[in-house]
Amino acid sequence: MENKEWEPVWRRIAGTIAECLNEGFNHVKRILVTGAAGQIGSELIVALRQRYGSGNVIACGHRTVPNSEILDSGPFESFDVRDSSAVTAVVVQYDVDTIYHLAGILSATGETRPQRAWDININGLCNVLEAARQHGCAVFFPSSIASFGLSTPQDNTPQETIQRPQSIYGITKVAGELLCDYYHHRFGVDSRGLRFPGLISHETPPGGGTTDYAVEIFYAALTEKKYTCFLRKGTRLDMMYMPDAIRAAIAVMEANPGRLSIRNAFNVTAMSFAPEDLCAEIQKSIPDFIMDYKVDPVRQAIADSWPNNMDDSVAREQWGWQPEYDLPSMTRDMLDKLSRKLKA
Ligand code: AKB
Repeated sequence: MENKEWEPVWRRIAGTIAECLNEGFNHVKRILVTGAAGQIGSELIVALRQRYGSGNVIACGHRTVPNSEILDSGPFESFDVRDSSAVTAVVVQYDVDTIYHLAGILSATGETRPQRAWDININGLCNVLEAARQHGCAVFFPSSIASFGLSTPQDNTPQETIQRPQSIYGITKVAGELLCDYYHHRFGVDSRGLRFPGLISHETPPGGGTTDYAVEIFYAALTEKKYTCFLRKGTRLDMMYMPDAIRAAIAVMEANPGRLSIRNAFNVTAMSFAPEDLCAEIQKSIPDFIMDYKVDPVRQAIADSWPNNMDDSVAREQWGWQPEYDLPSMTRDMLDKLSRKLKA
């Protein structure tokens, strides 16, 4: 046979090898999601069940029970992530190979009971990483803009930079990033993470964060046409619409491991704005909406220590991160979806 005749055969073989490799990277047997009732968990579980099959995604909650959509559409287990034997038992029972560990205390709530925030955020993660080490699971860890502090460059915050946070939540995020790195380099655990900005969603309200104003404002605009913001005018922070956050969490876990140089957490962002920018954007749709300010000193101090905007170019280069929503498109979609939800 001449070289030309072999060409389609080689192409088919090369295609099959590429498909197998791809399949290998994307193959997920069983996924455990802790924090199922939380802001990210409640939407991520729906997306994962659509993608990998309902029976393959085990939702886990503890004090708060997830909504009926999650309870009715697949397995649910109730346990405390601080209970190491409970974590391991569920991993073994369902033959779990990937854990999205979302259970945790957010920044503002963390300041009210710092020891509890440390206990849940750190001991929960340690138990998950240990179960992952023993049973060969990949782990997703949600870090945050809170892992930075006042000494971090505030503009275009680099992937690798000073991380000396002021809040207990931020401290647990830095420690969590280091633990993920440690388990990867020491034990080969396939740990991956994202430094999420403030997340905006019309499904589940956030619980006790510093960026919560960016969700509350939409409810207030649609119901009362007035909102009192707890952060000062000019407080710029990174933000992201939940559909982008869900896509990012799935994409980083499906990324080709050979292309990832970061095992603690990638900077990811979609937009950066201050309260008055969001107010002005909402006023384009609701002209009589007004906002005033009553600054909460605890949350303001936390926000002041966080970046104005992060550089997420490493995530873009290594696994193709690209947000779909900016401030105008997120605001339009939030107002549309939330007004329908509130009417219903
Ligand atoms: C919070 O405000 O605590 C969270 C975060 C940015 O991690 N939304």
